[in-house]
Amino acid sequence: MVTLTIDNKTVEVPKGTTVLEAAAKVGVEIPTLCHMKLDNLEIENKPGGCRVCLVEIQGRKNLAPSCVTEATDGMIVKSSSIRVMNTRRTIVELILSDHPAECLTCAKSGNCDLQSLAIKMGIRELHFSGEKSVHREDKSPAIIRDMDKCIMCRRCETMCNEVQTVGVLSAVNRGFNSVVSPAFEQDLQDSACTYCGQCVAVCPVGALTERDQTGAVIRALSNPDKTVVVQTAPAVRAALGEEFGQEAGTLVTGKMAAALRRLGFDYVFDTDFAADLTIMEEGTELLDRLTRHLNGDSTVKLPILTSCCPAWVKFIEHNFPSLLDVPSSAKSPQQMFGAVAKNYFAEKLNVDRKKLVVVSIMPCVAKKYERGRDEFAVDGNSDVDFVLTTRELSHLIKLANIDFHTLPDEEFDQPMGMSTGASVIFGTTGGVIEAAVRTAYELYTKKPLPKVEFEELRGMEGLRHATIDFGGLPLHIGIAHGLGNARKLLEEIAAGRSQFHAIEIMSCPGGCIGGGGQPFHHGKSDILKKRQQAIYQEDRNKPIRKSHENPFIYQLYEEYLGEPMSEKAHHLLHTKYFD
Ligand code: HC1
Ligand code: SF4
Repeated sequence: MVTLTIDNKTVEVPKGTTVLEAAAKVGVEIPTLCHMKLDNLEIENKPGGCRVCLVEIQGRKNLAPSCVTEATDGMIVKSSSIRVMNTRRTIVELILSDHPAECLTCAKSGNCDLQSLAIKMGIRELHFSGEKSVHREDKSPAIIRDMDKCIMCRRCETMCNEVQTVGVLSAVNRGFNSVVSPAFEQDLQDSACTYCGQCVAVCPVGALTERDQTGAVIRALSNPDKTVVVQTAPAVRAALGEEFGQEAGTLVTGKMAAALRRLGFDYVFDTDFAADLTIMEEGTELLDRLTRHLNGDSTVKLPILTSCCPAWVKFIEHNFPSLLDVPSSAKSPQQMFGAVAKNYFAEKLNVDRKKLVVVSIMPCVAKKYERGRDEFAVDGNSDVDFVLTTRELSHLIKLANIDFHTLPDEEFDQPMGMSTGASVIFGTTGGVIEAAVRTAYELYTKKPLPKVEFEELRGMEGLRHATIDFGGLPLHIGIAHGLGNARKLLEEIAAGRSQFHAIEIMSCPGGCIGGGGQPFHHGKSDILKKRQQAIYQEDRNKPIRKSHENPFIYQLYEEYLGEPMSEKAHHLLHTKYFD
């Protein structure tokens, strides 16, 4: 241990601790733009590049960047002397001199670390004219890269390369021309980017943002010729409240439904309904593959992989093209919902599918890309028309002047608002496979589950495994969240070494609760854990907790689809993957 003094406060820390961390321990907050510690992943970005965290250390001539300076015994540190404050202010002014002053229209306004710092420092004018770099804006279907706003903090690079192992982003060029970019300064959509949005989640400024479709949704809502249907993903209800100042983990399902109704949506439905439908299809597919495998069919592909996360699907398409027959062919709940809405529901309403607008509220940036994939459209009309993230929905609610706190708790509309506890747990890592196991167990053993909750599938470790006893058959299950973890399991499958029968993969650390479109959580594991607890709470609150017991799912099969994996179900609810 070493003992040092920071702003007259004595602190004892383990050897190897940085001054920045030691300061935080005694409540001294040293500002920084590039430093990022994701405690949920034990990942740290500390290029020491922005220099905003400079401190004065007694006996040293130069100021030192606290994020990369090791605390030593007897050190005396001043984090806010006049010299430090003057230098820090000059550094922020220099960064601003090469930054567009677009705060009025920037998507990150209000959530931008650079803006907050400039406000805190009372910067009113810039003393350096600077050289403004100008870069082409890169607009992919899901993410906008505005490199004029990039401050070269390299957080996105750490996220893309170290956590997700996608390796799309790296620094190119020098001086004012330096940016973080895909190779050869390609656009994101020409690269292997998965649109997981984790780079967006950690960008401290407005250089990486989701592609906003709020304007298009408002136009649809104000068009009297359109019937506008909305679906809300499982994880949104566990985080939306944070945008309105509520404690992480506050469930706002009823208020969310009420807000959407006040915004003018004609039908307020739930993606959870489609998650139940996914379980019917995916669970049946699992049992079909399992039975064929047990009967000696050597052509059958096991493990089966869940397929509801679009970034994960894009990841396997780019990186493991030889494994494209391994994931379940079931569409994601978002896309199953769209297909059922634009076919079954449009027919029920007697509305042309082109006049029915389907909007999704998702915790995810990649869902914006998924909705636009060619295979999810009929004659150019997409099954899902627009996707808003949790953050975008909160902006829309604020724009409409809706007082979120005083809204009553309202129910979803029926029938596509009917869902079970199994569907809501899709929103957290381990939840999709737990939901599938609840159904597959009862269908396979023809016995009721002794216990609905599978604690052995729960947790936050990036890679987990468990064995479930299926009436004498040990079913081996793997779970990965974060694409770096997924890669490890896929490499085992590719090498023929995988011991699993079924694997759940979600791209974002924590699953959808940690999605790139959720309120910014800065990698804080306690926030993710609270959201996860909220999801499990919602499951416990539900009167029905197994997908195959959802009465409307039965009705849908009876009235329209026939049975799981029928020809019609295949046509509407299953898909193909492309390399
Ligand atoms: Fe998800 Fe899913 S759980 S992918 O994380 O399978 O986005 O919440 O909507 O489609 O249901 C996201 C969440 C979501 C789908 C479902
Ligand atoms: Fe990398 Fe994901 Fe960002 Fe694409 S969206 S650049 S894969 S972190």
